[in-house]
Amino acid sequence: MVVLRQRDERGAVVTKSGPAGGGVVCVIDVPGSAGCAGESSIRRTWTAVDTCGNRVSYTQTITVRDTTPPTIACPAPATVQCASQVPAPAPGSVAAADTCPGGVTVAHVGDALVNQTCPNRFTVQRTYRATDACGNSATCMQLITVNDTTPPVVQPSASDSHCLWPPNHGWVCYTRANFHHVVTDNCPPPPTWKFAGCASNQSENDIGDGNTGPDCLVSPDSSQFCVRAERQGTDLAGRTYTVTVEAVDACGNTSQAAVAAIHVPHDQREHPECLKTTQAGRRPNQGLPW
Ligand SMILES: [Ca+2]
Ligand SMILES: [Ca+2]
Ligand SMILES: [Ca+2]
Repeated sequence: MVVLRQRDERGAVVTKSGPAGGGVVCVIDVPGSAGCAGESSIRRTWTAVDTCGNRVSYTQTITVRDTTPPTIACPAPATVQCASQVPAPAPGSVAAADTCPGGVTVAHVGDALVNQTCPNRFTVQRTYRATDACGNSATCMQLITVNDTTPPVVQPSASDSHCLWPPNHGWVCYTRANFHHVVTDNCPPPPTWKFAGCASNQSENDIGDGNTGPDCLVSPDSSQFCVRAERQGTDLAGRTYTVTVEAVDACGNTSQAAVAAIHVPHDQREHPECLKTTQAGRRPNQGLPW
């Protein structure tokens, strides 16, 4: 009979019997040093003894080494409107695991901004790294898209109501200082705005309006506009110019809105407030300022 004795990793001797006719085989395992949680070595000594007591030994070295990187899965892609809304790195949101004991650590490697076309339109390439107890590592990348698609909002001011008198066909001009509407956007930086139009609700040339035209002109740089102090002669409601502005955010999203009305009454007596209103900009009969 052949008897196999083997010592396990805890030092306990395990004995097994084999078929007759051989010697005795003894196997002893001696744990070696461990470099990390997933790494170890075993010195395994095999000893055979025949029926006459002759013995021979062989030592085998078994190395256990973790060379397999951990698995890693980044958070799902995300989309936000503003650069200020990009979430902070969150290593805890990364899923990582390893086949060997010792745990896995996850770290934020860095963010790369690519394909930026304006302050709130670009892609963040966010990289995380998972490292196991033996230094094997793997990385993943989360894409965060920043894309401002929301146009600014224009809030008219109730105080921006203007009146013109006398209706002598002269130009009266207005600048930004004459209007107090508020323009906001969902993302910083603050949006800008310019004058887009000052359309009249009456025909340029009609009965009793002096046969002048055009009656509304926006300056080439859109920073001011001028309207004629005139109205149609038979329309008792008078003329109304509707002032329109265009707001634009840092990524080119635009919105237009009517912010105020400029009224030219048919009869001054029906609109005494016109006498009290300080007319903006130039007085009638002066030329265009540009
Ligand atoms: Ca590993
Ligand atoms: Ca916007
Ligand atoms: Ca006219």
